[in-house]
Amino acid sequence: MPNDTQISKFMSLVLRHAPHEAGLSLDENGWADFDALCAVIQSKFGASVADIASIVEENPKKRFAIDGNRIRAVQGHSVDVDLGLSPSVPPVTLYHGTKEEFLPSILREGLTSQSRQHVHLSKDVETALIVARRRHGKSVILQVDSATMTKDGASFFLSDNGVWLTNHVSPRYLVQM
Ligand code: HQG
Repeated sequence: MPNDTQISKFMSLVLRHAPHEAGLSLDENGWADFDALCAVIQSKFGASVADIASIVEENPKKRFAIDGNRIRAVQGHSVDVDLGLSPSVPPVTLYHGTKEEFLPSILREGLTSQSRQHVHLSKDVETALIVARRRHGKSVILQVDSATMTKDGASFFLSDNGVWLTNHVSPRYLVQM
């Protein structure tokens, strides 16, 4: 049996960062050909189209969307794609889970998107902690004053899987919890 996590990670790699790894291309909105992706996954992992469809359907974070014969990642890209998300009004407070070692730089420059297209923010502390714990080291949760950011003209976007995205969070909107 193919390992679902391995396949899901490969799909994230291909659909967010490196479509050429699978000999694929993404259109300007991030869509790839589903059959072509399945063919690559079949030969690499031995998974059937039904296996792949159920990995997409049962993905705990709903990372992928299928539309007809196309598939895309719903957030997390480093390649330049336009997901067509409209600005949304965020809750008054959002959260960002990170590591203590990044704090000096974050408190100097604010939250920057690093290799991705956006800064990723969580709707609650619990989700932010899960994000922070992906990395080794001491976890830190930052509170983001999204209400004031909105008042000051910042835009926020809600991805299809519930992640809040913005371009930059200046240190003046951050409070360490
Ligand atoms: C940090 C996962 C130094 C930032 C998660 C983070 C999320 C800075 C790291 C999604 C900084 C970037 C994204 C600055 C930010 N100086 N460090 N000025 N500004 N950082 O992976 O938010 O499982 O690009 O705190 O669940 O950790 O892939 O972002 O630690 O939703 O679907 O730089 O990835 O989703 O790391 O995670 P990332 P993230 P998936």
